[in-house]
Amino acid sequence: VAEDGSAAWLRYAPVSGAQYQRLPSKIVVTGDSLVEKTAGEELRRGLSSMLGRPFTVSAGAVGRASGGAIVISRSASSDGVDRYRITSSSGGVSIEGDTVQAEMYGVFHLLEEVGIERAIPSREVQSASSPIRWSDEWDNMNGTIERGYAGPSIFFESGHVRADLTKAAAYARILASVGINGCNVNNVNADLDLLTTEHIREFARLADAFRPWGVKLALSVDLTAPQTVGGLATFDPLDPLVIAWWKAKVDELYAAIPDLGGFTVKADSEGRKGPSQYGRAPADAANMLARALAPHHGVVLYRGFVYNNHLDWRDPKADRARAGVDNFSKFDGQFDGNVIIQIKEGPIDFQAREPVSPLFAALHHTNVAIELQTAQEYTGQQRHMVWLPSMWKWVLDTDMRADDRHTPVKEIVTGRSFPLADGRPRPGGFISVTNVGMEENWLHHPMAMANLYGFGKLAWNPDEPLAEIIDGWTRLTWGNDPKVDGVIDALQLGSWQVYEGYTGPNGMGTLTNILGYHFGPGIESAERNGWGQWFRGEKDGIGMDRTAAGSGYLQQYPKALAEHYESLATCPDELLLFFHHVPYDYRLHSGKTLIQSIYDTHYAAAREAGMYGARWDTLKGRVDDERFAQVSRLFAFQAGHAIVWRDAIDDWFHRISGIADAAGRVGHH
Ligand code: GCW
Repeated sequence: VAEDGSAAWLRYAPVSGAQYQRLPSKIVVTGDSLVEKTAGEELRRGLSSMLGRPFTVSAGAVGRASGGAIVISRSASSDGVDRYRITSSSGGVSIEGDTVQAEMYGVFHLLEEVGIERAIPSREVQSASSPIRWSDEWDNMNGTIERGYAGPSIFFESGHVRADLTKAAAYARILASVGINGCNVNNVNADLDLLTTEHIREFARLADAFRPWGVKLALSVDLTAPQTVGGLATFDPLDPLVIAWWKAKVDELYAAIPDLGGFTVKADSEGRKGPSQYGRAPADAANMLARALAPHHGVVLYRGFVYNNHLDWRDPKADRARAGVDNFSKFDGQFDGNVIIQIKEGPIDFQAREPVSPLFAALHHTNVAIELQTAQEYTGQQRHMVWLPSMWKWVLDTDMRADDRHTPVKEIVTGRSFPLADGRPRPGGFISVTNVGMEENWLHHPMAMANLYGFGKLAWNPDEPLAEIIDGWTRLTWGNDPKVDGVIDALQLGSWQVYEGYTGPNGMGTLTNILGYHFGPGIESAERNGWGQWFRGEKDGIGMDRTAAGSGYLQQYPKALAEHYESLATCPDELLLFFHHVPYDYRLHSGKTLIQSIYDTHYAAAREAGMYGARWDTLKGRVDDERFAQVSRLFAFQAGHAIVWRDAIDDWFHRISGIADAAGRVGHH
């Protein structure tokens, strides 16, 4: 099959297997909604392509038996959860969804089972973990993308929505195929003129492109819009004119886009204005928008990423990691029911390893969602292969011990740890910052879309095993050759730890150059400035003291977790420097000194990255030449860049600690 990068994992390459011969060639769609029709057509297209025989779609009556056909239908009862049932017998197959979107997810699931050569399920029920499963894109209307690494925007060009939205529609299909049901198309650092009437008409075209796939359009808004667009003198969220302006604007939006998902808000953060300007709370701003959106069933994703980027480096109590809990926990319970606090997975900013944000455990009466970053801002910008679901799973599985009970992050963000008063889960979920671009394969590295695929899978079911997720992606993207799948699965599964190994030791934080493009080493760029990504590397030792004696950040965690991290006896090596300031010859649980462990880890990880190329070479001739060459080039780059990282870090540690490498490598290359 010719490589078609734009299809991502939806290539529908031919599969073998007599087991599919009994699949009826007739597809019956009983509903008549756009999404159901799209689902029927997708099934036809996919099965015809994979099985090499024609399938047909027709409309049919509800309640029709599945004999001799594959019937796609809507079930009678629904609690609004995206749930589907696939049943098959010798006569036929039934795909039944509780929502029209779920009918489509059932279709994609069946296509996937065939694509990876698994048996057609005889009876399978699947439901989404939570209602919010969104992709956020940080696209600006001028066509650039903040932290985008694969070309310009697929949505915008020169201040307008693109005339040709073919890519946008193709992207919605990819999102839907892994259960993603919302896409926020514009940068959280929103264009100030975003909400003009002219633009709203343009956004309606984008929503039209998404709609067949059940993907809702969402927008990031800037809270100053009543001034910048509306010409008001204030944007104070409690001002009646401001309230009225937003209500009218939201009504205007819904007149153009009846199924708009809602708004994402970045406020009081990194130069964006916010309610603090008027002495108002995040809840005031969030609820003001939420009340305008509520009649239309829209939601507000209010970002928890609020911090002061002019911190005083000399103050041992100053700590950016504290900001989430400090700024939000006091408002717990004050947010409306259609407000969701969108919390980055760690307390700083998408580093290769951070502990989980304590804010997840601090809000017991507030809806929350987790923000993950598929765009590899600090993790190699899609020039390095890093499979992030390994990290995300570690985050999601972390038990925060809120109220001293089992409260893993995945149960908090799916609304189960702190349910609503009536016992139902709180609405919450998962957001991926993805930042796809115009490049044919969306994210640049042929391995990178595995991150978006993995995001969708974990958002649907955070308990799906990593090995199963990556194997699904590999088979769909590269084919079912066991040799190919074995090599790629193993490379991907090890890749996060390899990247962490040559870039950042022991949870130390930001060693990436943050004064430039967040790419490559810039060891001290995070120190001695207001951004607060410090690690305090000094003569006597290294690491941020976040214990009670230091910034007190640790006390923001529930007691059991705080004690676990605070005690050097139990603090895991991989997070040591995030929480503690220790001497360079400090003895780790691994038995090595910190400094020797850093030297060794960097050599070992760079060596691993250096072997990717040889492992890849064993697949020559088994994958298409185009992608083979692309990956070869990127692996060669990564191998070299891993050495650059290794030496920058090891040399720096050697210099500051004055301690020699027992193996005699550092300082002698
Ligand atoms: O990490 C920082 C990024 C910014 C981004 C910000 C955020 C969109 O470097 O580019 O701004 O996070 O998440 O708001």
